[in-house]
Amino acid sequence: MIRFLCLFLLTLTTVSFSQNKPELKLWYTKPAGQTWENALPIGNGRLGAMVYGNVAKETIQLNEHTVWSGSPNRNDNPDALAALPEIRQLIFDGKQKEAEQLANKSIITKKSHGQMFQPVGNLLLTFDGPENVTNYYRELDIERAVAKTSYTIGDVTYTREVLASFPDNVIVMQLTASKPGKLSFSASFSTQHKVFESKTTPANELTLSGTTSDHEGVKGMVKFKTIARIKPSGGTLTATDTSLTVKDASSVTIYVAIATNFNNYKDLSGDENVRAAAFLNKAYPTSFAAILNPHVAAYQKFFNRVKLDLGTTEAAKLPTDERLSNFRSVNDPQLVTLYYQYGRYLLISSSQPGSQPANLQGIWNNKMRPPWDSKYTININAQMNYWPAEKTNLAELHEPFLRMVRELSETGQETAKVMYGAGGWMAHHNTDIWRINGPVDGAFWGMWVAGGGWTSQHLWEHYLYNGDQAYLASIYPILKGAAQFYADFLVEHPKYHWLVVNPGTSPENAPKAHGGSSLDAGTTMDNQIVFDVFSTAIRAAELLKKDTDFVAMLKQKRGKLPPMHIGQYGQLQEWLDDVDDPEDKHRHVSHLYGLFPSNQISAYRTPDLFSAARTTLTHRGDVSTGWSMGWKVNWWAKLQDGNHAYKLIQNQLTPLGVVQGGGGTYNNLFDAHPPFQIDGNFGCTSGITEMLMQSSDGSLQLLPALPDVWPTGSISGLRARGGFEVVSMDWKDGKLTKVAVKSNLGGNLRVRVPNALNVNGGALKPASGQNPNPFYIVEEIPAAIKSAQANVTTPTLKETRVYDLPTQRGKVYTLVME
Ligand code: FUC
Repeated sequence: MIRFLCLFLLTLTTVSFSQNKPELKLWYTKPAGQTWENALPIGNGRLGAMVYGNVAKETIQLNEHTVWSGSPNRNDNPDALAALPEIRQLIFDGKQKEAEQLANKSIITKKSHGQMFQPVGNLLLTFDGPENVTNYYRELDIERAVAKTSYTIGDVTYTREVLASFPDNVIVMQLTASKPGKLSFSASFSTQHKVFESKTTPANELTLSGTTSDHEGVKGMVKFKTIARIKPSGGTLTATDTSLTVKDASSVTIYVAIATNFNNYKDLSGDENVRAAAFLNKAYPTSFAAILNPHVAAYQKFFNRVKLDLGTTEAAKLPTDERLSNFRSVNDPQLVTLYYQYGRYLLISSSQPGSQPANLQGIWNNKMRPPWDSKYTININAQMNYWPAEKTNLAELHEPFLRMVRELSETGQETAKVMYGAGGWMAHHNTDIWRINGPVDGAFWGMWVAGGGWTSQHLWEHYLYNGDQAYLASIYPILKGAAQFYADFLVEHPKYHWLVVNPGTSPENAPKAHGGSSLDAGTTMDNQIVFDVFSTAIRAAELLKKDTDFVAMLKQKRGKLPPMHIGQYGQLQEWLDDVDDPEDKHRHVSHLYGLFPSNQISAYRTPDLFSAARTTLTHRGDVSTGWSMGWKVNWWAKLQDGNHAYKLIQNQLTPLGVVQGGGGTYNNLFDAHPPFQIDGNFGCTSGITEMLMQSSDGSLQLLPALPDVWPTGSISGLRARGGFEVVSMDWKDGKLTKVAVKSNLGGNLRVRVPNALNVNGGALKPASGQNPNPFYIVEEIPAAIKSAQANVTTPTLKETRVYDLPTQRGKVYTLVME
């Protein structure tokens, strides 16, 4: 009862933002102990580390982005081609289970099911004690990308700061004691790798070298080298065979470099020893302070681009883990801001130009055999990682993912040819650092041919934001290849005569009517993805004035794709036949791909499908795994229901185990599938953005899904398609009061807003007709086919105003409330 009263009081007291600037920090009054998900992540795209903040025995768990099991390999199954006609016929005959059995035998890979992202090891620091520790505190400052631990023993205060330097490519830790000569500890490495060597060198370096695991018949050939060097101020430094000991120092800086022999997915001829030594030798002469400042500057170049303020309450004064526990019952909008910016922090820290893309765990993994190998699941998870990239102004950090797609388009040509006799390129539902494209895990999951199609759309999205014609020309062959694959792979459905993907799935879900098999022809998601792949290839070719015959062929085939169907319950059908179960709570709601991230279902253009999508999402319910709830925030935002989107945020920002059957959030604000999977973090950051701004449906829509709990706030720095930047946006009592939009490419700015606005004291022109801005063209989709039983209600939408404002490149336009 007392607890309830306290929480109640917290909700009532609103602190003004300016008086009490809430810090963007995760902070705690307890060390992580032995729980990895309590430790705090730092990273620079290449290196990742988890900082435990334990007093007597500190652990810095180390990752490097290219430490993966295995070595260059392919996993196509050439038996597929011969089995394909029979599998297709079985599916057309309604014998999905038999088709699945045959696909398991003849299509699923007989080789690697994907390799594992593996940890390097741990840097262990062992201190005397523990004695009576007071004033314990640890934090992750996401405005500076620095983790800090401090505590007092007797009259000495100890402080540790750790960062993964962006410019210097090393992990650096500074330890200080408030009194001279009070710092003593020993340092060593530990690792779980079987093939490793840990030793000190005559130059007092602590080294750890190793080779990654063999896995599923693929020899482990990534070699890694880790070097730590210690620079004490005062005291002594001595070495044993495997450890370094500092005695009676006043402060100490530890430098850690890690490198591998990995050059790219087909080349392991680098020299890990030379690389690690080069990083270390360059950084070592530099003081901690001299490393810190350029690190913070390099980080803030990205981080500071977006500022969000949803208000602050007294609730923000508690440690992060307590705020997480309280979130469902108190109003703590600043925790949403923190979580939002944490998503951006995690992307900046796990994905940098030239690095590997953020995997299922970003770049943070302590297990030799991590869940789902900590690789890339490309039937949703890897894509979700990159949803915040463009709109939260981190477009450069999309690069690792876009490069992975380019590499998949290289490896995937052979897969398309060998397995399906098709041109172009393709990928199934998983890939790894070796850019495998073959189908893995069993046909139920792996018999999905849209991994290439979907990921290729990220290349096009990048273009819609930057408008760069040279870039468009560079990605065109990849978009064309993705389309070519489907042009060859589609077959005519004997009953409906549409062109369909067969075999395909609606990822990882199966209707009861199909005997428990997921395999089918013409699933809604497959149709939607092929529609997008064809449409973007057509648009790109037309913009580049190329390939007119190819375009004509794609248009003709696109016209024969199945339209979307509205089924007997008024739901968007997941499969071509009306076999959905309204009680189905499956975490994948793949057919809503058409609502988000795609744009085929719209409040204004396709009200029936919009309503059907809403019914589908209502059937599926809210509670699910972390990433699924992250996706649902985006969907409810697109459905323009801010309060429902907020409900999902509440479910997500809940400690594990509180919501039965659902994911949630760990103390370090990592998303829980469970287990930890980073996609939910990124999905939610994307979703919060979509609640405040959308730019997919023919206009730049502001405050499309503002929940009642955020009546007043501001955000600055979001990016929208067509090169627009929302330099600032303020709202009060649910009304947009002022917005400044920078036009980087010129062209018509069509804004859709909740209330009337003026520009420079003058009236804005109401919008009319199609938006002439080419980046806002929306493809017309065929009318939905509706079940006779379907009761589809027209959605009631909040009133909006739509204006057109011609803009000039480089100018900022300020619109204010009328
Ligand atoms: C897909 C999902 C699972 C999990 C895995 C990594 O298979 O269905 O929930 O996220 O990817």
